[in-house]
Amino acid sequence: MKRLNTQLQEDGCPLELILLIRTLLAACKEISFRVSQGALAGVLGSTLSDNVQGERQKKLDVISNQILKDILSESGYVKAISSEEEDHVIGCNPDGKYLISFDPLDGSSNTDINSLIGTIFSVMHAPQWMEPDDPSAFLQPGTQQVAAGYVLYGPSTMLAMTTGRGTHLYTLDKTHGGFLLTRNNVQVPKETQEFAINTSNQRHWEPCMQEYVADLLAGDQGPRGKNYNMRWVAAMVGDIHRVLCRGGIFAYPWDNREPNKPGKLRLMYEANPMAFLMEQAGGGASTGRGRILEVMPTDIHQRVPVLLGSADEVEACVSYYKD
Ligand code: FDP
Repeated sequence: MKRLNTQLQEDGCPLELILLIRTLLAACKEISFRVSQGALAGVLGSTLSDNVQGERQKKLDVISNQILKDILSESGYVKAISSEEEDHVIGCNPDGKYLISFDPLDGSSNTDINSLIGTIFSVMHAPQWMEPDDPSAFLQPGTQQVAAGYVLYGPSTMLAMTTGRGTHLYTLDKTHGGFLLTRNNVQVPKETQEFAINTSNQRHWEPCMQEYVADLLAGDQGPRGKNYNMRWVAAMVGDIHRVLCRGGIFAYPWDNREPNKPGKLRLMYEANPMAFLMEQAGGGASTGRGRILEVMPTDIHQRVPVLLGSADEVEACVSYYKD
């Protein structure tokens, strides 16, 4: 089986980016170990503080954030870090070539139930003009990502990653600590009969989304002419992994619970990396009103609606926004 290094070299990845990715993955291996220890590590449950998004932080969120921050800021490859768990950008090496954004532990409500969680990351070039603690340098559209992916802490620890030459899946071989290529150039099936959305929010969606999901639920009696099944892991990283592996659509649309929030999921460290992976795997990635990767960010913690998955299904969903 091919090792990660070999695949990255074949994909024409520059040496410094390979070294950055290896550093990032060293941190993820440690997180994977902590996660697998579960209650034994005494790390489950909530801390007493809330993060910048006003959400209660889990101890594992804090621990994962610290592990990533420490190892990446000491590596020398990174000029600045932006994290879901940090209010502000963290300045690192002024000569570092890259900016990295991450959600240290996505799906943190799954930590206490021993269910799927993961680390999501996005890497961009650091502009030379920027001061390391300047957040404006991060405000580049997702099309500027040079690498993106996630590490899924499940029954096995898996890495999904793209550097712009296809999306590849790797599995951590815990006997020697290396990531081995287990699915090369993943292709998301164009069509699907599976969808993932939190239907408890249905009454809050825009009419176009209500209509789209109503048509899916109508099955072969409705305008879509086929029956759909529903799956919801409740951790974006788990839902997107399933969609990458066997197709489907994952949606977290805008809703009017908090009308001034443009969505729930965060652009820089959730939507953009997943959109890059999805497009590189032949899938679609839209906000409903445009390509996710072309959204011009205005804030490092910006939120955005997401429709991700099988190309034909994303297109079908987007067509409801045009009516
Ligand atoms: P979580 O709040 O548990 O961290 O990142 C946000 C996220 O999880 C996604 O992983 C997940 O898809 C979504 O929120 C679930 O949100 P709902 O509880 O609103 O369905």
